[in-house]
Order: sequence, then C-alpha cells, then structure tokens
Amino acid sequence: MTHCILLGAPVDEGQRRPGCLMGPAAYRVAGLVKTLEALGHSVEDRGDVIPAAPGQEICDNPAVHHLPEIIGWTKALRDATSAALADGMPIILGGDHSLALGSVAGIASHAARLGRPQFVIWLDAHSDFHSLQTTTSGNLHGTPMAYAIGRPGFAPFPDFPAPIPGENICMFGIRSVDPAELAAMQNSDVTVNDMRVLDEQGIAAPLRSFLDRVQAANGLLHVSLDVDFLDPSIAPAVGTTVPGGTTFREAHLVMELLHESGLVSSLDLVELNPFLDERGRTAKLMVDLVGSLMGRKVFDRPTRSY
Ligand code: B3U
Ligand code: MN
Ligand code: MN
Repeated sequence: MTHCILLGAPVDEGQRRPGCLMGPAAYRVAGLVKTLEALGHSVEDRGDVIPAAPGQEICDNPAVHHLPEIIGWTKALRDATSAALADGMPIILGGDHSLALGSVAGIASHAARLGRPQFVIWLDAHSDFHSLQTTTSGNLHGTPMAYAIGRPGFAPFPDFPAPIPGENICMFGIRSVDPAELAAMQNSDVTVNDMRVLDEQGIAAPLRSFLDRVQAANGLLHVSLDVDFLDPSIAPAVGTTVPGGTTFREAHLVMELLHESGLVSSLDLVELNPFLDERGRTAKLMVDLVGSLMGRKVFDRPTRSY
C-alpha cells in the first residue's frame, strides 16, 4: 500500500481565468482522502504550499505575466515535492499547470539523487512546450514541459535541476499545439501520442509501449493529469476546453493500466477550475480517476507482468 502525501497548490497566475486556486479545496470536498483510504492507502494532507515571496524577475517577452509569482511557486513546490518523495507518493492538487514547473523540478532532483531515470507522462490537450520567448499568450501554464526538458530561455527561473531527456517524456491525448511548440517538439525525442494516434491504435498499445520502456530502464514515473485531457462533455470545469478529448472509459483505462504497471511515483492534478464546474462533477470525476490510478477495480484478473 502507498503512503499518499497531498500537497495543495492553489496556483492561479499561470493563466487568465480566475478559479484554479479553488482546486485543492474542491478535491478535498469531493472526497479524495476517503477514496484513497478506502483502497487501503494511508494519507497525509500537508495542506496548501506557501509560495516563496515574489522577486523582481523580468523577461524580454512582454506577453509574459506574473513571472515573479510563478517563480515563487516554482521554488516552493519544487522543495515541497522533493521533500514529500522521501516519505511517500506526492499528489499535487492544482492549481493551473504552471505548478508543474515546480513539481517536475522536485521529482527530477529526487530521481537524480537516487540515480534513477525519471519519466513523465503528460495527459493533456496541450503540449505545454513553450519557452518564455515563444509563448504568445504569456500564460506560463503553457511552459512546464519545455522547462523540464531543458530548453533554453528560462533564465529568470532557477536552473532545472536534472533536465529530463525527451525520450523519457510521453505526451498523451494532445490535440492543441501552437506552431512554435510543434517546431520544438519535432526537434526533440519526445513521444507524441496525439489524438490521431489514440483514435487509430486505442489507449492500451501506445501506453503499454511507453510503460515497457519505463520498466526496462528501472525508471520512476510522474503522471501529470490536466483536466482538459478529458472531453469537455464529461469535464466542463476547465478554462481551456478543447473538443475531442478522452472519454470516461478511455480515461479510466489509462489510469488502470498506469496502476497495473506499478511504476507511478508522483501525480499532478491540474487545471480544475471549480468556478466553472457543474455541481462538482468534474472534481468528482478527477477523484474517481485517482481511485482507478490507485487500484480500484471491478474484478481481479491476471494481468501483464509489469
Ligand atoms: N498553447 C497555448 C494554449 C494552452 C496551453 N496550455 C493551456 N492552454 N492550457 C498557450 O497559451 O500557451
Ligand atoms: Mn496543461
Ligand atoms: Mn491543457
């Protein structure tokens, strides 16, 4: 059984629709602790992380907003995530996706300390592969993957502790990519399982082939789950809805396969905006998906060996 450590990350400044700061409270209200405990896990809620005081950082792209605030969150979340990994499995309750600038930095430094390779699966409609120079929206939730892979152009941020090689990153479910992100991704070894791939091959084959690689490398796996990975018809509580997302059944299958792999060591839940929700249905669905990721199943059956 797993010792789950909840870290609230009420980050709202990485995008422009206020409300993600209510995310951690919504997950708690939607029964996350009970769901995990019912599956036999122990849970320690460390409350909401306090961001470091903002400095005076600036960058030369005038579109970028709230840079000092996000740098403050990045430092605090990096340290909180890396400390939590010493004691159990961190589950970071967002908060917009800019929180992953910090959480992924924390997991990468922990993996480097252990001398094990870090892998990331990015469950998202977007690739979040902008540098500070290429973002046109200026929303820093569109940048964490580029920071993690070590793209240049993050100078005002702390150096990323141990950049994650592109071949250790898998984008899953993406369907909205800006031209500058596409160019950078095509120049990298990132595995891109966009919606076209999933429509053609289904969920299981592409996911298993990535999980096989993580297992073969004795890697640690971080899961970053953006609400907009899901179709807006089942998950309306997100600022950037993109049609054509995963269905209820596909999303649960992803979580079940991730559970069976036994490889997952940390999790981000991001972009939930409870202000846009319908009677808590998106928050409840996200909690349910965490249940599947943490072992809820209808029937025990012999599975693949990983
Ligand atoms: N790529 C666009 C849109 C976007 C990225 N992440 C989200 N939206 N949620 C941008 O603004 O960088
Ligand atoms: Mn995202
Ligand atoms: Mn997204």
